[in-house]
Amino acid sequence: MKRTRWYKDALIYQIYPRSFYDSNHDGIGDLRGIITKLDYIKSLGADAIWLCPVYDSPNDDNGYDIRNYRDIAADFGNLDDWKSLKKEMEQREMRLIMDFVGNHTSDEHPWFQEALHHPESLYRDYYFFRLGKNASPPNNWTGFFGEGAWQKIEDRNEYYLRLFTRKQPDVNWDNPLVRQEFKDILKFWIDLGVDGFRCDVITIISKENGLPDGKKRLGLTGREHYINGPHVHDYLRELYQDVLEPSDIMTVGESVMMTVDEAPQYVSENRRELDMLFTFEHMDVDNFGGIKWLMRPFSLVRFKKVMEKWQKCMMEHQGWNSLYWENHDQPRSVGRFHTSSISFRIESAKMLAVAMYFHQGTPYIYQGQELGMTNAPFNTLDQYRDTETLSIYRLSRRLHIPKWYIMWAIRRKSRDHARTPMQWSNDQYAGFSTVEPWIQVNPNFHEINVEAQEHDSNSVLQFYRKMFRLRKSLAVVKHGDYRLHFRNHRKIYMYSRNCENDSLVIVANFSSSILRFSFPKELDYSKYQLILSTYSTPRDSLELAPFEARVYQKMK
Ligand code: ISL
Ligand code: CA
Repeated sequence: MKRTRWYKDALIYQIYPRSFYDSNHDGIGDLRGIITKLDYIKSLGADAIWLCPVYDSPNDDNGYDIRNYRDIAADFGNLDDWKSLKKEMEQREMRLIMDFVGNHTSDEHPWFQEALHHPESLYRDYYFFRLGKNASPPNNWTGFFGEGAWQKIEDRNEYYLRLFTRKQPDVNWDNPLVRQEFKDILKFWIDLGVDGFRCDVITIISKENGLPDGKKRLGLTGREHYINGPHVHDYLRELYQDVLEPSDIMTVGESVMMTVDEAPQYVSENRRELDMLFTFEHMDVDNFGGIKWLMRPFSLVRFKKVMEKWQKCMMEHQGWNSLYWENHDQPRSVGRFHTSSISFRIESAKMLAVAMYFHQGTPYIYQGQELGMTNAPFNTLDQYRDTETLSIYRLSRRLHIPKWYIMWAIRRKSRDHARTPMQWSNDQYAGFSTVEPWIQVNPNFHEINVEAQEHDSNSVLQFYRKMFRLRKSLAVVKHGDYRLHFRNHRKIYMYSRNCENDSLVIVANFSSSILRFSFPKELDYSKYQLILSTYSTPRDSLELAPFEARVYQKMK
């Protein structure tokens, strides 16, 4: 089948099902809940939904630990509910992207249970079981959530590899049986009509032969032995040829610590591996070394450099970018990518949208981002649910890091900030549920909620709709080149997008000051007209209001 590459014209809405909408009053979002909100999602202009994992799972990592890849978690409903969702989406011409978690399974998956209890079974080689070295783990690798990467099996001098929690054993992709299992699982969902997969930590699936010790580091010791590991490209090509290409399935691979040097090998169209990547470099401009807990202030200049690099990289190598500010692992963007107080919440939420989504690539929005939802003001550890947050807390305490410091860091970086319930209305529990939700609602739901924003023409929500309508009408956003202007300006981000018969200038004020700006010499200001501003009454002057962003188009 010829690839349609429909994703290049799509706006994708990401749902974290546990926190989206609870239809049966148990405090947990579910598939039926999503169905009732499809018209809302469609009203944003979304063409597709990426659903975080909804498979059967003991929920050690909220579904990223899968027990049965072919069934739906009881919390969320059942396979019939999923089919109804799929049908309702088809009626609205929306596509469905499922999460594919292939680096690890749950320890409760039958493969792992077999492997653990019957060492002679063929499932043994589905995972990485190794003997301890003297009284220590098989090597010095550390995992993503701060702990060691090996789990000791009780009463044996034996360990299994797990780069995430102890309930997420890593799977051995070198075993052809494992690859066949995953191809069958993908086919199962493709036959049910799935249009794409977001591939969880897909760039770490191939581990270096012999699992050698790694260079000691502050985070992820051992990573040089599995990030972009030795056979990752072979395995991806195998999936592409055998499963993805024949069904025109779109893929976006989550790629931790990805660089522009490595990325084209995954997503250049002629490589026939993946279609897009979720990269982290622009998310890491407020930390050191890609380690989110090593915080430093956001720098716009650093951010611009990263965006320019990735725009150029994909244009040169026939790849395609993913454009995102938020997802279920990141804190909320409002208040993160500028230093102002939350008093400019509405202005800065709109500004961030314009600054990001006129780049080339596929825009992703994460539930609640379109409302300008903010981080949760949790004060005590028991308000947090996320396994990473709890694990980092334990680890820091062991290292005698003061409590106040850990709590300060968690208040900025916990993944739970993105996981509080979607704020639908001013009703109790934000209209998410009629009973107490699995995680506390952000108390600002009285002010920030869908219902209120539907009735406010100046709301972030209405702006998102308007902006994406405009974006879709402008072919230059898809085809145009990218030029960064005034790269060293610390408060203004200006770039232009140009093709033969169209030209846009995007300008965004990342500060709370009123700022004068100018067009670069090569673009004649008098030939441009203002087509979008984040302020309802913009003055068409060379002066930007606090956190204002604008789009100009060359007159024809
Ligand atoms: O979230 C992170 C740090 O806060 C990342 O290191 C994250 O663990 C990494 O991006 C991988 O994320 C994905 O796989 C994890 C899961 O917990 C995340 O939710 C998922 O997005 C394990 O499956
Ligand atoms: Ca429910």
